[in-house]
Amino acid sequence: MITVLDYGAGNVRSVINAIERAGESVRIVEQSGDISAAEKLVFPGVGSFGSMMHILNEKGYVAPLKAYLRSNRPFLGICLGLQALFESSEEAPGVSGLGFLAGTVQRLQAGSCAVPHIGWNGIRVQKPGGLFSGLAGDEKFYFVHSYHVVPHDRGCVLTETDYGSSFTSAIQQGNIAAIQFHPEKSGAAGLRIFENFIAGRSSACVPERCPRETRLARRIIACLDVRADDRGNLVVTKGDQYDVRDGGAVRNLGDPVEMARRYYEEGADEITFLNITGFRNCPLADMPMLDVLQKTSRHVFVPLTIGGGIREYRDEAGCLHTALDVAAQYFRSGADKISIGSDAVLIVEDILKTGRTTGLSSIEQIARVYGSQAVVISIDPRRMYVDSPDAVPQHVIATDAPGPRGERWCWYECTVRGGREGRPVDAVTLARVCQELGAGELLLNCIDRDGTCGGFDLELINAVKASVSIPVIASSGAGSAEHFAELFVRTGAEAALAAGIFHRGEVPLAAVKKHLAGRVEIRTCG
Ligand code: 1PR
Repeated sequence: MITVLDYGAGNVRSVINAIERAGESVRIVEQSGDISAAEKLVFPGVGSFGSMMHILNEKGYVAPLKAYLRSNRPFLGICLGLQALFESSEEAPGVSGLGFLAGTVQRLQAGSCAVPHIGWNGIRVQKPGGLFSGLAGDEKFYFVHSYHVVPHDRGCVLTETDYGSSFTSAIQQGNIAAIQFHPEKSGAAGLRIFENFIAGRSSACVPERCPRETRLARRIIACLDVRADDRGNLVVTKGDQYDVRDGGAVRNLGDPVEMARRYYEEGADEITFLNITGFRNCPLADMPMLDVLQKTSRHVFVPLTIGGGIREYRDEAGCLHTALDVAAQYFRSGADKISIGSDAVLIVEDILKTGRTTGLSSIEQIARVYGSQAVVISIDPRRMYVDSPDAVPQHVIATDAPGPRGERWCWYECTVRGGREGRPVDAVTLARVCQELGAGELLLNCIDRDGTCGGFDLELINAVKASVSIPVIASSGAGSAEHFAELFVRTGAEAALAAGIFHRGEVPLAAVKKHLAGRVEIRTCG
């Protein structure tokens, strides 16, 4: 029996699923006595250091946790569950951590690399560990964080990882182990870490193929646009420039849960679900979508993003639900990140008009509670040609693909409601303002390219990338494996997302990875 410390801040479901998959049953901590009674404790930390410590203090968990750690019973901390072991964090000045290890938590100094550090990176093993049993050493694990631990005594450092500079990515002291990456989101390699923890492997080892330097992989993401078909069943669909109907009927490309599982097995680094008609309904009435997430997270151990309808709304009884309420439901059902589309455009429009933010926007609220890395902004821009760089107040770029009247300039108009309505905000400005509000990542679609198989809009991607420091997922237009290589060579995009070519089986996901291997850093699955 493994005891899991869930303090209510995020996606603990995946951790539970991973432990159960590894053959062990789970008890969730409901009161402080459960910590004292635990024989093996897993502490998955989510959110921000300050809010985590606040909740742990409020629930009276701090003293039993400290006692548990002192007793040297088996402990596995994950992400913030690692950071909590230290004395303090730059993320929450003045807030004390558990202080089990001397040292602090500091913001990543990643040079020109984007922060948060999101994606699959390797580990350099510093001392033998039981957690490594059965690992080759060159596996990649899923990281998502902006802060890292700095132990005073380096004797506890189990692994290091390179990202701009190097940082401690795991510690071990006696039976207390903690890791910065997410094993529950790291595919087979991550499941192996849980198996080793559960089995209490005592034979510490150093895997054979540890890299000298670790590298962040460019991610390949499979996207599932989901909506109800004309009979009311939730299906995966796919549009051409956002039109998902063929002869009047919604295209049905398959079952969302089955397709997500297939892409996981084929090596997808992440799966994104976009509830493309989420803007129409009360999102919390959208129980089938929650069901899809719950079922998917039982078998899919890579990050899951969910988008569509994340905004404040009033239900039929007149009751107000914040965007945070909606997001919380998704996180509890297995989502690791939520993606905000239409609401982000309206928020930015308002800020540009009034010159200030209320601090209560969906982006700010969700980032405050769940951390920036959990908030993706999905942008649905459309190219608008103009005759000169100062023809409109929006951010205009020069283009090598002239418009219908030979225009050599264009801007990218943001849209809402699934591309149905254009708004006067450009994609570059939207990206910049959303980053300032606390978004951690951008999903950059392009309506002109969507479903065309003509390649990504590299001009759009470079323009947005140049204006932000958070990771950018390039989307729309992938038609061949070479389009992915071109994207990664000619832009700084951290990830590529595609839908149609994968759904129609034209270019399998594994073929994309095979084509990229040796040209760009990618994650290969054993
Ligand atoms: O506005 O917060 O409710 O979110 C709605 C979400 O649904 C947004 O993320 C928006 O992008 C998405 N969406 C809305 N309508 C559509 C549609 O297609 N009719 N899909 C839609 C967006 C774009 C990508 C697509 C890539 C890759 N589709 O999801 O998967 O373009 O496609 P490709 O590789 O086949 O070219 P809100």
